[in-house]
Amino acid sequence: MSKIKSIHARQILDSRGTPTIEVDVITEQNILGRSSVPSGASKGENEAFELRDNEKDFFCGKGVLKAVCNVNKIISPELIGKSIFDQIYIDKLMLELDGTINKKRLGANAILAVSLSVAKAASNELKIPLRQYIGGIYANTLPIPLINIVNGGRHSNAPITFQEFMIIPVKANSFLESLQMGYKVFYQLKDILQKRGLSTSVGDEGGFSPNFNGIEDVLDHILDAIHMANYVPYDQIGIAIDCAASEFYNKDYKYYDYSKFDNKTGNSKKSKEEHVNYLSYLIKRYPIISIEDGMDQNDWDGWKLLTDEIGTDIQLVGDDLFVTQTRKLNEGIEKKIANSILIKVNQVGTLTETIETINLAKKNKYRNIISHRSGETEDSFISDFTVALNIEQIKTGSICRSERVSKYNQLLRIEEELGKHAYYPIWNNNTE
Ligand code: 2PG
Ligand code: MG
Repeated sequence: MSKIKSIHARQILDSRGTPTIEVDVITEQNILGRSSVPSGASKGENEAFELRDNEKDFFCGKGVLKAVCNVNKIISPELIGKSIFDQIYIDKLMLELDGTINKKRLGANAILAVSLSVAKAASNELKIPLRQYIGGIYANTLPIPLINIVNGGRHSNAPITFQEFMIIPVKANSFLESLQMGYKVFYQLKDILQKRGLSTSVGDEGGFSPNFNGIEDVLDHILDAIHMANYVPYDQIGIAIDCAASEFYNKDYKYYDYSKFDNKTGNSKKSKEEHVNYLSYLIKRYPIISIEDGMDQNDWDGWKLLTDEIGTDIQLVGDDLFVTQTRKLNEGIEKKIANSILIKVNQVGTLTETIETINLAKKNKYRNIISHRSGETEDSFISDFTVALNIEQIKTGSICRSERVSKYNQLLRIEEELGKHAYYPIWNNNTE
């Protein structure tokens, strides 16, 4: 049984150039496990706490040296000598050390970096793939990718109210084929934008962010791209959106403010009923098969309305709503809200708790979708993690930017490694 010999944290930079934390866990056999943590721009209120230095002169307050210090001075001495294979014990020990509900003392970024590195060190020690260490002998499902192609909201300065527009290859024979379908549509869209004199520069997650004329203009462009790539919308390629509605909900006056990110065409303020009706209209007009964070994170009545209206027609995903936490997911299950959950390791802060949430969702027939953050690193942990738990969907950005593509590349490696034993699912429209 190999033990932890040392733990060392450092500050590195994420895809936005913003500091984040990386941790090296080294075992007595001198085996290394290294992980880094991502960071969101549109965060849920109830996410585990991301500790930043708030020292104005150092990376404009965004430094993570306090979190680094917490790993090196507080967490490390407690974990040295503990078995590398005792993941649950190690995660619980860090929770006890922190002692707060949302990991405010040590920082969820500090705790998560250690948690993920411990799992990596353990798999390296056993010389087995990470997916197999976490998932066992039957970890063989490759996920359907939700491929980002347009960035709006807080992820770019394009005048688009909704944050993310994605395409889903619904019927492919392999992960590789699904990626190449996404590639074709992505580059068709680029071509169309170029021909129409629109910008092809990309936002935080690698999707295009031109000066569109509102939400339906985006969707029309995506439809054109799907057609021009010779695919049949809905039958071969579906559309997913992440409204990230908490970002444009006016809490005081309780309306959805479409002008928040779009002062060009989005000049309407919609009541929750009007907003639900609009989403319902969109799914009738376009091949939209998944909507994430359609409503604000605290607008449970709105969520109920939306779920009752379209929850049996399409996938409704809770991100800011559930923040990968069993406490929030349980509330949703009880109130019959949404039918799927977005899983982000840093919303909760340890590997163990992430798995607990996934298991709760599975038990209650909520779909799981593993997700990146808008601020990412080259760490592709989530790719192995998705396959480990046989999760059928992953959202990890567009077909460009290395921090996004690194996740796809790792999935390609895994698919190759599994060979004919790889299982690739097809999209299921039945969300009941
Ligand atoms: C989201 C995520 C990832 P962020 O809202 O789903 O796409 O964005 O990491 O900025 O919260
Ligand atoms: Mg989201």
